Amino acid sequence: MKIIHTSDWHFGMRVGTGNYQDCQEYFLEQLYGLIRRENAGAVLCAGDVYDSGNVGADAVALFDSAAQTICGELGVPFIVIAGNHDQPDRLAAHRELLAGAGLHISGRLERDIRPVLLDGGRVAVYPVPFFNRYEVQALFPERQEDIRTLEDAHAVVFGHIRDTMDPGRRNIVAGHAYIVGAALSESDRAAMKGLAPAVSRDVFRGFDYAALGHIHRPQQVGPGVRYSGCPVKYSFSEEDQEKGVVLIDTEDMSSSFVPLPLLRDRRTAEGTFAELMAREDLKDHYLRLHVTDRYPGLETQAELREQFPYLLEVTGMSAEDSGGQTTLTVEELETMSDEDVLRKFLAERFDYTPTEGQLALFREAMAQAEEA
Ligand SMILES: [Mn+2]
Repeated sequence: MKIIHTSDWHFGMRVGTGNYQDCQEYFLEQLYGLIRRENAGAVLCAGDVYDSGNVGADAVALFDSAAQTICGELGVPFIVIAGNHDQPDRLAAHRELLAGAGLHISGRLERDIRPVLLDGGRVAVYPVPFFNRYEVQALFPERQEDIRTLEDAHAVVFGHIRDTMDPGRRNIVAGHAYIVGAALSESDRAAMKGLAPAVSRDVFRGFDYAALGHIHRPQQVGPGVRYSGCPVKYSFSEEDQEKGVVLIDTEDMSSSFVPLPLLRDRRTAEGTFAELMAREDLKDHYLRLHVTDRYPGLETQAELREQFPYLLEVTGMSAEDSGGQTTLTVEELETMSDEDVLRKFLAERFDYTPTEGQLALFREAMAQAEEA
């Protein structure tokens, strides 16, 4: 049987003033195609379905459509665990009812984790949601003394599964953790901030496969211990990465990364203003541009944005041509007030600071323009 391992969808994540909805829809189409092509028997999402516990209705609708297509139309069991970005109780709402329809959602850690049995009971998947060590201490009070670190907590949780599982089955665990030695990307926010201490891959010994989420770069951290990575490039540090899913074959427990095409890539490009404006190949991608012959003032940014709708960052020559750099992100530009824009324009173009009287006139003119 083939099982598809994916993770870190981060539905609802914002980028600039928009979101990644079109990229995520495109990924789902690729995923459905792969399920059909490989005749996959299950899909496993190892956490961070959503970017936060409080995403917009469009993100919820997107997950709803994924569950409906995978379980409803394709008839394939879909196993989902909560990651650190998910709100566990919201994600797992109606779980008992949904399990009957093939959607197995695990929100909060439980002491005895019931496996999802597949392929007539030959394969068992243990869904282990993201957890901290205090939850494990509460669930295993008799072992409180042994649980001093996150590593200990993982050893207890996965050890308890190992002690109770049937070794005659293919035993797969799904988890959401930062494993020692895994290579990070900028979009691994929790891990970068030091909020996620690492645990060793030894905690997964004895299992046939550990399907992990949390780290956004796809990688194998040990035999049968893998991160599928996130399906969309959520940061510039992922520019050189392939995105996709992992395909597991339960016959021999081999696994391989399957790259999937992206709707939008991430690109960093450099050149003169004229050279950059002529780059048709950059139009559909998230961009970081460096203009070599101009200060990236408001006018330059506006012209570049018109040409490149997914432009995220611009750098260029310093105002004094001193070799330094100035960065103004599109997001910053969008959050500036009209008055800030005027001040910045006057400062950049004419090295001039407007007087209070001039600003009052400007406000009056803007108010009149708005009324008109
Ligand atoms: Mn994540």
